[in-house]
Amino acid sequence: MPDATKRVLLAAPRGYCAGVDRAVVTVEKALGLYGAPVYVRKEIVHNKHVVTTLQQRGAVFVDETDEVPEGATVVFSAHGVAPVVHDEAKALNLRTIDATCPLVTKVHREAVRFADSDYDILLIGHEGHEEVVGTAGEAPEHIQLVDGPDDVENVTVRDPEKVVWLSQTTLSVDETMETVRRLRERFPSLQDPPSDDICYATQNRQLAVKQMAADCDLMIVVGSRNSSNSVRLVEVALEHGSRAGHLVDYAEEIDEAWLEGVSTVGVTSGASVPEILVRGVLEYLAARGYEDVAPVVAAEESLMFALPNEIRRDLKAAGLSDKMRHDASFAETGSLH
Ligand code: 0CN
Ligand code: SF4
Repeated sequence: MPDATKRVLLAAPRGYCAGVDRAVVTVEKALGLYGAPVYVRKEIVHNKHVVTTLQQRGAVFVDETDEVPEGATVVFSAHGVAPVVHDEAKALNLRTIDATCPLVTKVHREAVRFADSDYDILLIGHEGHEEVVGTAGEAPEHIQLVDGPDDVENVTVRDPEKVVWLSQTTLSVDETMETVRRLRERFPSLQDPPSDDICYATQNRQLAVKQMAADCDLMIVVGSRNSSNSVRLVEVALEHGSRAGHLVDYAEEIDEAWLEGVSTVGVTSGASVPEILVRGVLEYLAARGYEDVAPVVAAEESLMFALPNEIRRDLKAAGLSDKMRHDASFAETGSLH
């Protein structure tokens, strides 16, 4: 019997963004084209289930390029790499396939351009996150990391008239704006990036959570601990009025106690999360009386990126389609579409 006092608000958009879809399909196609093992430097995207599934199919995840045997194929993750990593791969004679999201590459280009004009670049992002390591590597002598509003006081620049801020793509929009506000207090001539560095997917997922948070007694965000954009969704939910919020990789991680006295549960997922994991959460909730599911739609998304050139070329040569389609195990690593 459905319980009239219990309901789920399901965020849209949620889950896979265009860059994650492209990166995951890249590894799938590389396995199909070249056979296992295909080496991947770092997690292709920050999701436990995606990484485990690809591992089972023959992907070998390594931390550094020098762990890849000479002459083998290596895929660079969606988060991007510093130029020095490309150099290392070349020295080891590796076949590289770059699955860096085009929206991360865009930030790399901005960094190069401002460094060429001798700006001090203030890169807002999380210390140690792969994306900022890669971006900062484009011009280490011009870039300094600003890890949130409280880090602003530590910034020193050569010429306050020649300063620009850039950012990681997967930050909290509101927190980043606060960091920029404080930076501008110190450096009134601070320049903005030519276009938003926080990507459309990060922004839209946060927007949907903001729209529903105040109506939620509990927000369940599906995503992994090391996924910046997923972790941010829990924070945004709590900041915007959800009474509680938790991040889970799988439905089995939900604690029954979280549901005590809860009438509305919000559900969403980070940009690196396959839809099958959200379905698992919805089934878990339905089995406990939360059968009524209402979507909360904050934006429509239709962006898709072409696969990396290397893959498109080799698919064509093999007489295969270069359309972005997940293969046999679509259910495990598939997106919404
Ligand atoms: O979870 P992700 O793999 O990465 P972060 O949110 O930690 O940056 O999502 C895809 C994002 C990219 C690039
Ligand atoms: Fe690209 Fe944004 Fe997705 Fe990262 S979250 S892969 S920047 S679209």
